[in-house]
Amino acid sequence: MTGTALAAAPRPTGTAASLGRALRTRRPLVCGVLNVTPDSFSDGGRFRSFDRALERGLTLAAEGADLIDVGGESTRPGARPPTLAEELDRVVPVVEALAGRVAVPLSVDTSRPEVMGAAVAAGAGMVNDVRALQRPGALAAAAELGVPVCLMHMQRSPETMQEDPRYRDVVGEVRAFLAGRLRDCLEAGIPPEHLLVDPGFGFGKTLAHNLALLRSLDALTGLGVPVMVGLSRKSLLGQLTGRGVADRLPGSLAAAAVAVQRGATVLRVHDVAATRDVLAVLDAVGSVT
Ligand code: 7PJ
Repeated sequence: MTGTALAAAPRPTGTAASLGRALRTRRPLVCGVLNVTPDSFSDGGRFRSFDRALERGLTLAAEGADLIDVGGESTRPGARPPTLAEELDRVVPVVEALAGRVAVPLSVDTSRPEVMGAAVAAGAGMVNDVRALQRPGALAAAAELGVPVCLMHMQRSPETMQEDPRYRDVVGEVRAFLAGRLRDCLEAGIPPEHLLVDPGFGFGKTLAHNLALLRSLDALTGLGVPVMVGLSRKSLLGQLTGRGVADRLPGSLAAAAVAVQRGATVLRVHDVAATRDVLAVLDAVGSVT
């Protein structure tokens, strides 16, 4: 579809306001991962092209995603960061095309204020930042855009984060970092109902750190805002099961179930339909907190 045809397409209902309402229902939400990167570790660049990304986004919506997170920067350990132009080229056309076709709210997974602005202008209703708005200009941009924001914890940067990560008290340090970022966001004028936090599983953490955070997720729910978690297909599951990325669905579903029972509100996953089945079962037996 051309840019002109897209501009004429009706705007869907997937706005920041509808996302805000969904977050307040307390029902866990499923956020589908849409990587538009040539080197993302689990999709292996399969959805690099615009057409493939669009098709994948439509599939995530059809599987029942409550939110679709579109990202153009691979944060795989050691990955080369894209230039600003590369990131914009990957993300913005996909957001624009999906916003014209699905009613599911879209989130943009970026740390760059320019990409946040362009993606929201193209129809994204949320910002998901693995650097928790610490890049210059990111906090002001997010506040100005007026959309919900997910603040994630990462120790160091993707290039170096898995080189011997160390904490004295991983749960306490992650909690204190997120509490500090929440304070800064509130001071910048972002309303509390627009804020989410995420412990950042796999981002500068050993297996022991990741497990401690999952066990103690309630320390983060105590911050008073929804908690998002991304455990889907991650290497911690490979460490626990001995499975490669393509065979980590059972581990991912078990991790999702544990996270929901410990208070997670948004599950960022690759396998939306399977995760929804897990939630249906947990909900039926009253195990959704
Ligand atoms: C996460 C993310 C996560 C949030 C990625 C992958 C790696 N954003 N972006 N939380 N992970 N909020 O998809 O496995 O865990 S990229």
